[in-house]
Formats: sequence, C-alpha cells, structure tokens
Amino acid sequence: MDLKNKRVLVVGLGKSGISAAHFLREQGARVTVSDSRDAVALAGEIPALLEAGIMVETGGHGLLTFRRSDLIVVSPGVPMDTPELKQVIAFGLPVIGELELASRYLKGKIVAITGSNGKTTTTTLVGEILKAAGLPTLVGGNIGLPVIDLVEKSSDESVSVLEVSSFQLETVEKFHPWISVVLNITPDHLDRHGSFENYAAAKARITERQGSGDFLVLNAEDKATQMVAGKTNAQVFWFSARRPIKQGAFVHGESVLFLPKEGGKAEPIMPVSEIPLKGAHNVENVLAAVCVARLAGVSAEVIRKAVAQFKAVEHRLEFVASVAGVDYYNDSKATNVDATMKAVASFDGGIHLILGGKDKDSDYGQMAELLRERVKAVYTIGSAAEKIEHQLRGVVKMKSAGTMQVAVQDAAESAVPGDVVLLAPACSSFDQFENYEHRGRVFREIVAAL
Ligand code: UMA
Repeated sequence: MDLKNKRVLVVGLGKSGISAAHFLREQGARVTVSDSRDAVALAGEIPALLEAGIMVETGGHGLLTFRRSDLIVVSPGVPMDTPELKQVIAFGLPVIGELELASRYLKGKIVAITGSNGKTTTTTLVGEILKAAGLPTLVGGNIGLPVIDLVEKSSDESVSVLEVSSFQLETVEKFHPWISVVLNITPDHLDRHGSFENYAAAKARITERQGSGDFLVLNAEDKATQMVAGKTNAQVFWFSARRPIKQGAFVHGESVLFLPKEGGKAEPIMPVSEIPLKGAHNVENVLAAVCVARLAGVSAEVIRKAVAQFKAVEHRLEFVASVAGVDYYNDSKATNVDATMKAVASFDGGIHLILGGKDKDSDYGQMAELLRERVKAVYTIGSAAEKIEHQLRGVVKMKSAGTMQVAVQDAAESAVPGDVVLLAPACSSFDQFENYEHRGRVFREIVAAL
C-alpha cells in the first residue's frame, strides 16, 4: 500500500483512530482526523496530533472532508451507516477499518479470535500458551490494544493473536488469518448491525480469505457458529465440552482431549479439574485455546501447565472480595444477555444480580427461567433499567437502584452469608461510565469500601 502523499481521513479519535493517524502519518500520508465530539472533549488528544502534522476536525463530520480523501480509515465504533460514510461509499471511495489497515502491514502469522463472548479470555489464554512455548507472540485487537500498535514489533516469525469484533470484521478486505476461531454467536450489537443475520455474517467474515492451508476452529455446540463451516475454504476443527467430536478438542469423562484428524488417536491434554476458571463457558474457551495451540504445534505438556497457571482476566467473572460471608464477582464484560446467562449459570444460587446500562435492543425476557432458578434479587442501574424491569416483572424480586453505589449497597444489605453479589449487567456501559473497564473498577472500589 503506497500511502505517500495520499490524503487519508481517519474517522473517530479513540484508541484505534489515534494509533492509525500516527501510523499513517509515519507512512508519509497527509492525514486528517474527524470526530463527532467537540474540541473540549478531545483537548487531551489534539496537541500531539497537530504536533505530528495531522489535521483535526471536531464537533461532527464534514462531508467535504470525506469527499476530498483518497482513503478513509474508520474506527470500529463508527457505524457504517453514518451518512457521510454512506455517501463516499456510494462515490466509490475506499473505506477500510483499522484492523484491515494494520493487517496489510503486520508481519508473520495471525491467529484471530471472535465470538459474542469469551474472546478476551481465549485471546489472553492463547497468548499465554504460545508465549510459554517460546513462540514470538504478540497480543492485541479488540482486547484494548489497536492492531496497528503491533505492526512495528512484528517480524516474519511473529504470531499475532488478535481479538476481533464484528465491528472490525465488517470492514475487512484482505485480512487473512492463519488460524481463525469463532467461539459462539449469540445476539449482541443488534442496534448497530440491524439484525442477528447481519451480525452473524460480519463474524463469518473472519474466514473469508482463508484457504486450505489455514484452520478454522468452531464451537460444535453453537448453531450459528456451525453455519460458518459452510462458508470456509479452511480446514475446520471443532471443540465441544459435551461430546467427542471428529477433529478438534473435547471433554471426555474427566479429561480434555485433542483429536488431530478424523479416525486418528485422541491425545490427552489435561484433567478438566486443573482448569482454574469458573463456569462451563470457560471450559469451552479453554478447549478453543487447546485447539489453536495444538494447531500451532505446542505440546500437551506446555498447554497443560499454561492453562493451569492462567488467572481470570480482569472484569470477566473476576473474584473481587468476600465481605461478611458474601462473595462479590465483577463480570462487567458481560455486556449482552448471553454473557450474563453464562455468568449466572456459573453459580448454584443465592445470587444478587446487578443488571443494566445502555440497552442494545436486547431481549432480557430470555433470562427469566434461569433467574427464577438461581437469582434472589435483581438490582437495576442505568438507562436500560425500565426496560429490564418491564421484561422481567414478576420473575424475581427487583429493585430499581439507579446507580452502582446504590445497587451494591442494597445488595450487601440483603445478602446473607453464602450468597453472591454479581455484576453481570447484560448492557454496555456508555450511559454512566467511560467503558466496561471503568464500570468494573467502580464496582470494585465500592466493594472495597464495604
Ligand atoms: N465517533 C465518531 N463518529 C461516530 C461514532 C464515534 O467520531 O459516528 C468517535 C467517538 O466520538 C470517539 C471515537 O469515535 O472519539 C471512538 O472510537 P471507537 O468506539 O472505535 O473506540 P476506540 O477507543 O478506538 O476502541 C475500539 C474498540 N471500540 C469499539 O469497538 C466500540 C475497542 O473495543 C477496542 O479495544 C479498541 O478499538 C482497540 O482495538 C471495545 C468494545 O467495546 C472494548 N468493543 C465491542 C465489544 O467488545 O463488544 C465491539
């Protein structure tokens, strides 16, 4: 890609936009960035951009700024139906995402991991296993580090383990992973993608460029994920926590096994009891990681040790503290209904559940049966509170808490020893917090003050 003197517009000035703008400038492009936030909100970012010779447009997107560009690089959080983008796409201007831009420069091999839930845990775990095996491993993507930031560190020997979201996959063209993983596809981000079909189709794009020398790892127990098998040219490997499968990783009895080829001999990897993470969904994440690691040539011994030493990632069913016999768990990353159900299913009962935040066109009624079984009370927060209360009326005891502070205090007052207070909100955080990490930190601070 020759970017010298090209007029490149970067849309969105979050982590991805800032990294992409500086990278493009270093390649000799004439870079402009455009953000819908005003200059006051972006005061911390603007000086360094101007210093690097990057032009900045704030307070909205100007159609002319878009029209004058040779290439447009969009941040993942910017919807593709933004009017200015729709117009330039209609004019035939090239529009790509930060992931696509980065992957054109990233050296070495790519392991790409997507899914509605479990991406971050699996990406981190795969990274740990590959590092333990001595492979030159880089980890980034939706996990919080733009892929473009990995480019400089990458070499022909590198394996870049990337967490990729549907937002990022929506704008790929030549993105070509060596190993792709689709952990699961359950409703999420419907406000952005419009329908579950569109969302699933965006996820399936992970394998679009893969060929017969590449691998696609899929969840044998997830219907929407199974359909991706029909859209690939890669060799498909499966994982299942419930039954033996013909090629891939699975649980049989008390053991995790890996079957390298159909009709072959299953290799023992580790006892299930050595998996240190809570919840059945985490067994699936481990199985996916086992598949990737064996495909990358890592021995069972190294995998077993790395998995056994793995600690829960921050904000993913993270144990915070035990106060007066009540355990507090932070699953702030449970930003959709399916993730919340997985978190709730990880405990036998006695749960005080904090739900709410910014709604994503979700159906909270799906949780009714599980909540009735295991949850003592729900405490609602944020702008989705009313909808949640309406959809779950009569299912469990419900308290309108409004804020995290009130929710934790109310839960702490009602809980008895042996109970669990669980933040697994089923919503995004942007109505009351900067992001899910901020929400999780606030929860932890309030618990610490108890
Ligand atoms: N903006 C515009 N115009 C718009 C919309 C937004 O200018 O129409 C601007 C905003 O004012 C803001 C910027 O765009 O300044 C934000 O861009 P962004 O939302 O892409 O945020 P980044 O900081 O670049 O973070 C992104 C990912 N965010 C999203 O996908 C929403 C991060 O994933 C990712 O870690 C980061 O790139 C690095 O790769 C977060 C996320 O919530 C964790 N992801 C979703 C999820 O996991 O469910 C997909």
